[in-house]
Amino acid sequence: MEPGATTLREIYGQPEVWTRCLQALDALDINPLVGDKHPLSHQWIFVGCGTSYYLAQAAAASFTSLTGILAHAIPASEILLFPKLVIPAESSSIFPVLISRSGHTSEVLQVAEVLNRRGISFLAVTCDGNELAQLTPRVLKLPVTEESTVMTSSFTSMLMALQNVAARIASQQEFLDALHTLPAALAVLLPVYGPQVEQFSHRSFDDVAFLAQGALYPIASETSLKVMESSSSYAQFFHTLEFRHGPKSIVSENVLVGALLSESGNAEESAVLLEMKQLGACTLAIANSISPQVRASADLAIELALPVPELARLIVYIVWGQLLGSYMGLRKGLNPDSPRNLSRVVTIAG
Ligand code: F1P
Repeated sequence: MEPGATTLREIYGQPEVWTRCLQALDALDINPLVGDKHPLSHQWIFVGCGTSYYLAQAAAASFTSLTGILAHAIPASEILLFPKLVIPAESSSIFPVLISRSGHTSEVLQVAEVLNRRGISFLAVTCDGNELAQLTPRVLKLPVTEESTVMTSSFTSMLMALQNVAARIASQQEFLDALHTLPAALAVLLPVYGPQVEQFSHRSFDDVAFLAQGALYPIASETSLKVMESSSSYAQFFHTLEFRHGPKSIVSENVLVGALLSESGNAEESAVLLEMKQLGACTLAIANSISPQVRASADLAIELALPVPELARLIVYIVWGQLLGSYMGLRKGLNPDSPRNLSRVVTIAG
């Protein structure tokens, strides 16, 4: 098989996977998932490793934005190593959500066991199910079969599912309707911007940084992870305006600065990207609406033009980083289907 064929097929297949997930979510009764834990009177803690940790961050931001409930995200290892920092003494007030594509990652399974020992019930969100699905009666299992080592459609599908749950808790019908428009919208964007991202990836970079703020920050983090995993290149991520406070000293013409521009902070965030262009960076802009100034200066501008609430656009923002990582890996002669040093699941012998 051609190098990267599986990963690219899974990235380009996301419109179909999202449609299938939305059908499953339409038929889902969320009451058994929530059970006796009133969703608006608990503090939600989203837990995962790797891509699933960034998903946890995006889910926490989505829950807080949609419902007003306090929510945060934590890597599974923090609960194992420093439980007192994460789980309050009054543990009945928390609603943990454990996220794992495989349901087989050791650290996540160990957290599930800790929670069960302490009598704290939790929700599991997964694609494969595996042992995680056996450790709790509350399981949200999505119809996504992903072969690749790196997570692509599983990330977007599980994030969409958690946004769906949050919108249902908050009775936000407009948001739920917006999610249903995304598969068709992505199907239009992919043939336009996929080849442009491929062309863009032919350049080589000494350093790579992705910038975003708010709910897009975890999407910038995941964009960096995709570039690292799929192309064995080091990539960093920053809150956009933080990039001026030191990191910009890495900027030169062989440095890629990619900005995921929000609508609410567009003016301030665009100014940072324009400044980095003036300092010589190669720039990539992803935004719902690209201003003429950004369009004139960005080396690649991806305009989403999605007529949906800002928060509903998150899963469309990540697709371009997924593609960029894979195409950069191919350009370097690597096989993004078999990333160096990685396996599909991290299991640590106990
Ligand atoms: C999470 C994860 C992936 C990563 C790597 C190992 O897995 O860390 O994000 O790409 O290949 O596993 P999971 O717990 O979601 O299955």
